[in-house]
Parts: sequence; structure tokens; C-alpha cells
Amino acid sequence: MYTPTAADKFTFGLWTVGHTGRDPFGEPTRAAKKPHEIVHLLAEVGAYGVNFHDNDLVPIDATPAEKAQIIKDFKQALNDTGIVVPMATTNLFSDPTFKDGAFTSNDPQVRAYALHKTMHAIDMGVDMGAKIYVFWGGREGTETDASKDPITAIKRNREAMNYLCEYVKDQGYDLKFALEAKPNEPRGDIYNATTGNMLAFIETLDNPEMVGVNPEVAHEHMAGLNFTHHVAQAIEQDKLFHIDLNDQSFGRYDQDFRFAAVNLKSAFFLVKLLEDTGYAGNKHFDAHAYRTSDYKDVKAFARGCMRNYLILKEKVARWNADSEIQALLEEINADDGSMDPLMGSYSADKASALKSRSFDRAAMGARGLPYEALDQLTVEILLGVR
Ligand code: GCO
Ligand code: MN
Ligand code: MN
Repeated sequence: MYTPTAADKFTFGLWTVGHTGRDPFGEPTRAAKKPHEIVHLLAEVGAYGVNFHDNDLVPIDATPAEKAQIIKDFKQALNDTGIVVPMATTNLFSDPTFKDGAFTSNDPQVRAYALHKTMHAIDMGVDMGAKIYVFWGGREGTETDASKDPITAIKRNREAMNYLCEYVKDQGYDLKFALEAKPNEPRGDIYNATTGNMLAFIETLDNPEMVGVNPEVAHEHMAGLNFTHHVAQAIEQDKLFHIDLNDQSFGRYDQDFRFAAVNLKSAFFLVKLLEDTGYAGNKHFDAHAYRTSDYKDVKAFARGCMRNYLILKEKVARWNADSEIQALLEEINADDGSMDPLMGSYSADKASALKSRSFDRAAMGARGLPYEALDQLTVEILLGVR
């Protein structure tokens, strides 16, 4: 019942299960694995797909011969395991070149190199089968606003997105972009800090239909925000092109924990939203195992991400089928239609009828709402006693 299948579209980045445990204070605790070895690990745990940054697969300083060998081994592993590549992205954050941003750098040569690097990475991603291309602007930000005009930064980001959309159209690629927001880390402040910022930004692009979002649980949680509400806004605007699932304690450093490891209830309502609205895209676990793990435990981590999603999916079905919950929902949403002639789309007649109508304000305010009861039933489902 909780065994993942291809239909679940569970994916992992090479950098997730391949994370070696390095952090800002400490050296790796696990030996690095080659990309083709990671593909086999993912197949073993039952994943559907693997994603990569250009340099997760091919190191930035690889020779053409090394690159050819890596790609050959990687494609062979994909072939042997049936693992697919649904998404690719560019590393525009590790190399010192990008210390002041890539598309928003103050140096025009760096901005040009960022486009050059991204076009090559897009070519490689498409060659592997990617249909979604993620943009996470990790270095697109500042430590001091003395360094950069934030309006200039928005314009530079827009110019880059417009350029790259035209490139994709010019190549005839079947590829969509998904923009990923994060409030901070590794920069002090990152531009377009939330999914909501990204959604507004997308509407200002030349080809907005090619661009959606890739929200990540941890990133809205870092900012103390309700992730499910941000995903809902993306879904409502047909912009949920991809999703990064993981978990994160509010207010802490960027933790990228196993999905549902911290906030079970938030994870439940997220899965409920995705399942109830029929989200059909990839579910990417952008997370990594604790630094204390060995590779046996990394597999437990990866299995745990997928299993938690499937357990929560089953809880959602239970919640939706619960007659007591459904009765409460009916009570909460009772509507005798008597207000319909006064609301909805505006007309002058409606407005004047509404203005002259009298309301029993005290009665409305006195009406009880059984949200405690509803929430308790939700908790009991999550605790497994219902
Ligand atoms: C993070 C980000 C990244 C991006 C990845 C793909 O917290 O570091 O989420 O993992 O998702 O770079 O663009
Ligand atoms: Mn993250
Ligand atoms: Mn992410």
C-alpha cells in the first residue's frame, strides 16, 4: 500500500541522496558517489526519476573526454534501471564567479556567462529527457542594499528569463521553466523571496505561459509562512509546474529534512491540496539525510520521504471519506442561496439592493463554528486512532 510506483512520480536530485554531509562547519561524512551509482541507489529504493544541476552530473572543469564518459555511464544507468530525468537545472551558485549573483550580477561578463552556462545546461537537460527546467536564484541577492539597486535586479532577472524563453522556443524544445523562491541562504536576502513574489514576477515576462513555479516546503517555512497557501495560489493560477517536498523547522537554518519529518499537520494539508486538486507533476524530494547517516541510512531517508507521502495520501482519503468530518463541513458551508441575488458579478441593481438590505449582525456574530471539533478529528486521523 505504501510502495511507490512510477505513477507517483517521486523524484530525487543527484544532490539529495548524493549529499555527502558537508555543511558550513564540517567536512563530508559520506564518500561521494558517482552519478550513475546514485541512479542505481534511486532504483533500489523505488524512485521514478532523477534530476540534476549541470555540475552534479558533469563537473565544471571536466574535459570533453571526461564529460563524454560521465554521460555515457549515466545514460547506461538510466537505461538499465528505467529511471527517467524529468527535470534539470543550472548550478549558478557554487563557483566564485557567481559570488555576487548570476543573472543579477553587477558584472555584465558574469551575467553573459550565466546565460551561456544555462543554455548549455538546458541543451544537456533536454538531451536527457527533461521537460521542466528549474531556476533557483541562490546567489541572486545581497548582503547590503548599497551594492545593488533592487529595481535593477528585477529588470536583470526579467531580461534573463525573456532571453532564455526565446532560446527554448528557437531550439523548438518542449520545455517549461519553474522558478523557485527562497528568502535567504546563501545570500543575506534573496530577490523574489517567496512563491507569491515569483507568481507576480512571471506575469511581467514576455512568455508567461512558459513559466511557472517550483515551490519548496522549507523555503516558505524559513520565512514563517503557510506553504500550503502559496501552493494553492500557484495551483489556482495554473502555475504549479513542479514541487520540492521536504521539511523544515520554522525560523531555523535551511534544513532540507526528510518530507514530513517536522510538521506533520502542514504536510497533511499539503498532500490533501495536491491530491484533491489532482496535481499530476513530479514530486521532487529536495532534501537530504542527516549528517550522521551512512548510505544505509540515506536509503532509509529516501524511502521515508516517499512512504510519508503515501501514508499521508491514505490519511487524506480517510479524511475525505469520514462521515463525521463531512457532516461538519456541510454545516460550516451551509448556504440557502438567499444571498446570491446580492453578490457575485457586480451590477448597479444588485449594489443598491445590497446597500438597502438590513442584516442581523448580532445573530451572525453569535453563530458557533465547530472548528475545534473538526481539527480534533483531523488530529485523530493523523494519530492513527480514527
Ligand atoms: C536549496 C534549493 C536548491 C534548489 C536546487 C534546484 O535549498 O538549496 O532548494 O536545492 O532546489 O538548486 O534548483
Ligand atoms: Mn531548500
Ligand atoms: Mn529546492
